[in-house]
Amino acid sequence: MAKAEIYDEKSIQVLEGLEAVRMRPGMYIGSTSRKGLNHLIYEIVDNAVDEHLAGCCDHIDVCLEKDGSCTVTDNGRGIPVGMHEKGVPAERLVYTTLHAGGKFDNTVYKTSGGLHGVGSSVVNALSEYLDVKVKRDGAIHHDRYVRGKPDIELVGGLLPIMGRTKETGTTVNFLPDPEIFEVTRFSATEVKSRLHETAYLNPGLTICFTDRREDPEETVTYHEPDGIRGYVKEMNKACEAVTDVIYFEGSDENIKVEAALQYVNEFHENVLGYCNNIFNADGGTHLTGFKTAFTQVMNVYARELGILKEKDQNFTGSDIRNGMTAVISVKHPAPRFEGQTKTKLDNPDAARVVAKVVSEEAPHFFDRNLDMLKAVLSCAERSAKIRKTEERTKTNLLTKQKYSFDSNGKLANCISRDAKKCEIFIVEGDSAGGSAKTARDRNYQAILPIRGKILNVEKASIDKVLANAEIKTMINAFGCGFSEGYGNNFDIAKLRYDKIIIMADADVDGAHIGTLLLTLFYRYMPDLIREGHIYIAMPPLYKVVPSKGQGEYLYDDKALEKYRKNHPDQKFTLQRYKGLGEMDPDQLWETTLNPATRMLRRIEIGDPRLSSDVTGVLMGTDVPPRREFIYKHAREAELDV
Ligand code: 0R9
Repeated sequence: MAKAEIYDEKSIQVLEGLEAVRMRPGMYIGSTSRKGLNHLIYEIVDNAVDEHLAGCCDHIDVCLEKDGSCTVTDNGRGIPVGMHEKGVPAERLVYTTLHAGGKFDNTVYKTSGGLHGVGSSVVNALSEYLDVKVKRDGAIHHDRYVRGKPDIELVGGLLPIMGRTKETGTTVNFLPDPEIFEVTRFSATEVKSRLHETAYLNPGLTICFTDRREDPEETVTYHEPDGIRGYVKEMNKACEAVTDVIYFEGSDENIKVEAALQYVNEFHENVLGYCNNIFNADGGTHLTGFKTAFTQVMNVYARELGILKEKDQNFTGSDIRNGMTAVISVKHPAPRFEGQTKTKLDNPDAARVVAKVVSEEAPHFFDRNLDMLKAVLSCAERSAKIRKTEERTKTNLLTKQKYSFDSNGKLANCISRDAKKCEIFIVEGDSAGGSAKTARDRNYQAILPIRGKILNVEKASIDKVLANAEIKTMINAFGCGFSEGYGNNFDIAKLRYDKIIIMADADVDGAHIGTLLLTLFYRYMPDLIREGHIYIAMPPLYKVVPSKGQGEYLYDDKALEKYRKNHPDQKFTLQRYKGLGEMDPDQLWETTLNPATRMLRRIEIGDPRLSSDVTGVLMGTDVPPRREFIYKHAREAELDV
């Protein structure tokens, strides 16, 4: 039968809706990259989870098939297949209409965070084919679509029956359309991670994942009866726990609230918010409600126990949450999300109800668990102490900065105040510093000698960092302050030098000093790196002076080898520089300071993921990887003329 006969006039309108999804897929699933592709699976799984939330399904299978398709099966009631008032089976309406959630079904809490119940039809529109089998009313009902259009003829207005069964449930098998997606291979790692998260958020559910693309095929079962308590425990598994996992639950105004939290011996907080099983990356009202109420409850306890005296100010929210890992999960009948990305919960009633549950349940718990109460409050006390020290150190530093430009008198500044022309050399060692002071062009070159290895800022608290004489001098000299967790006092517009040049020996110790300086800049003045103001001077290793002709500087052993090859018959004297300290002022000028002849490398860190790895490399105890890092990530050597 010709396809046209499958549609009636009403369904034409419907298909135009799905055509819109195919025209602008990004609007419905975010992107057509791997992320969008995996999202198709989540949309179908979320429908099965809705059936679980309705209390009718406890098992979901997700299978990545050999042919690139995905099959999701649930053991719920089965999608209704009876004739809808619109004249088609309800199932067909679900897969072909961009309907609003709640119109056809009566589940209370919809999981669909962004798609508002249109998930099934969007997946259908973006699939080369989608096949549905519904076990219900003693039969297996079958439907199939090709690029969103029905591909099976109805029998007396109903779905054809392909067999008999006593079971109930829904199976959906779909193949993403390569005309739509840039990539069509699902990422097993990402899918598994999302399924595990779903299992934590739904403790009564078992999710079975199979990857048939692998040989042998991979099967994992996710069942997390401890729910979000287990989730918090899992996140903290590599940390030293300070409390057990603490759990509250309650409900009001038709909103269900669950909170699980645990303190670990770490200096940061990690509080995650979920609404109807959807992660809210930007938090929202549920987290605001939790934070406000928890801070208030803890401050009341701190006063009752005399930890805070009358004259003391309350602990701040971050004092109290320092070291906390928490998951706050709400189930809301009509969630609203803020902004373009829909990743922030917006319902004011969620804040109210979460705050109410926490204000009632937290005292209930802590009244009976004084040890844990004391542990939480001692974390808060410790955090408040550190915060106050940091605030004091910062004020001291900022006030000092006004009076003293060079706190220990080492900086030999330049005459010019035109930052665009000025350079500052951070020079390792007093002797090289002395030579550099003589050799420089004092109009625009400043020299700051530093003694040996500066403090490793990765391993020191901020008060130690800011009390360090060398670091203080550098911050003062650069003139733009520093940025750090609690606030940003850094202003690149105030930078006094266009180029900050690290000048250290070309040996392992020099590389280590360079690394320590880069760590300082990366952690406390990252904009200096981002905006390309940090350089490493590349002093030569050798000078060859032929019996006739001009001398030449060579920067490494390879260059020397090449020189020897290219001048086989030449007699020359070879001078090897052990360190900057061995060069006389003229040599230092020519090799390292003179913009016409020197070699500089600019430091660039482009990939933010690389940047976080950087710290690991820089913090490590091994010198070679650090040295390698500096030279690998410095831009290709360029003659700075
Ligand atoms: C494998 C993925 N599973 C699903 O997509 C799925 C949807 C679905 C469902 C219902 C039951 N199971 C499901 N699995 C359902 C049944 C009933 C009422 N509401 C929902 C019922 O039996 O009364 N539905 C989701 C939407 C719809 N059904 C509806 F719109 F067709 F009603």
